Amino acid sequence: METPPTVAGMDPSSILIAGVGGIGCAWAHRAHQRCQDSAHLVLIDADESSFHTGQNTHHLRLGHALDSVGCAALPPLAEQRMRGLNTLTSQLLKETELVLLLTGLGGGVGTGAAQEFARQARQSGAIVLAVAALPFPSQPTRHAIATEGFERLERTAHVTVRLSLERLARQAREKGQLWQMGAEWVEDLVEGLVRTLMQMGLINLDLMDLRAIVNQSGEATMLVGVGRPDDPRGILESALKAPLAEMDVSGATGCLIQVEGGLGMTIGQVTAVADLFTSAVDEHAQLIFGARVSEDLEDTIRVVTLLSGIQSS
Ligand SMILES: Nc1nc2c(ncn2[C@@H]2O[C@H](COP(=O)(O)OP(=O)(O)OP(=O)(O)O)[C@@H](O)[C@H]2O)c(=O)[nH]1
Ligand SMILES: [Mg+2]
Repeated sequence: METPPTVAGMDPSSILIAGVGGIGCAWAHRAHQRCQDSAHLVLIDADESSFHTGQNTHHLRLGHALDSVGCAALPPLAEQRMRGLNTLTSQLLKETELVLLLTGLGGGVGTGAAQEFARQARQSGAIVLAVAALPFPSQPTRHAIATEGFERLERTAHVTVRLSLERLARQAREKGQLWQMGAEWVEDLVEGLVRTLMQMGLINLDLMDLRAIVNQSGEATMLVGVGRPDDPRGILESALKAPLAEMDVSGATGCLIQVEGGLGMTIGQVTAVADLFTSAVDEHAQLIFGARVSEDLEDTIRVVTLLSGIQSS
């Protein structure tokens, strides 16, 4: 298979990775490090220690220089401060077509500011895809705050993926990692989406395709799977093992799927993995399919899917 011609993709300012709150900023920073040339990053927090520096990186500080401690589990305060930054935000969002928002719910900043930032982003015309982590059920107060925050975020963003910290922690433990660091799944997802949209593929996907999928009514989610090219089933299993809260995707009516592999990837391998992923959705689903070769993926296939039109039971 030939390498696709390199085509000047979108401007990096058209994709904005946004981290909101302590966990969100840490994840967004790590994800952005993998694709700094292709997307901008904004870190939003009241706590200065979340502000990593880097290429194409912006900071939005919620609050005044003297109280660096955060919004101390006060979502309404964070929301109000986020609203107060409206002018700065709209400047930042001017060129943005897609926001990938990462946050942890249950504290002050993530719960209060994430949905307000999502609202501002939509108002300026961007597509908003959010990944929100829910706290451990053993923290009932935080869990209740988070659940309410999740519902508001879900009403605001085009797609909101629910990430369970409990599942994330379990998987991190299995790998001998700290759960805060076990966000490789989030990084794969963000990098996969950014690369998908930024570069010309074998079959090109673009923001119009993304709009067609996110505009389906019903719930939506994203999956990412990584594995060996000769093991499509393993790739699907890795996608379904992602630390999402359980969701039955079998009735999805919209499915965008992007298969990405190294120079040696064959059409047969692409077809096998795409067939397996799409066999899980409704037979009348609207399917949008893309594939591309990445020189940096060696002996590995990565699949990013966005599923929509899921009817919650
Ligand atoms: N058990 C445990 N949970 C944590 C820890 N850090 C974060 N969390 C969970 O992750 C959620 C979000 O955390 P952060 O991103 O730090 O919160 P924030 O948005 O910065 O909120 P504030 O700092 O309260 O303004 C919280 O609800 C906690 O449940 C931790 O060290 N241990
Ligand atoms: Mg914090």
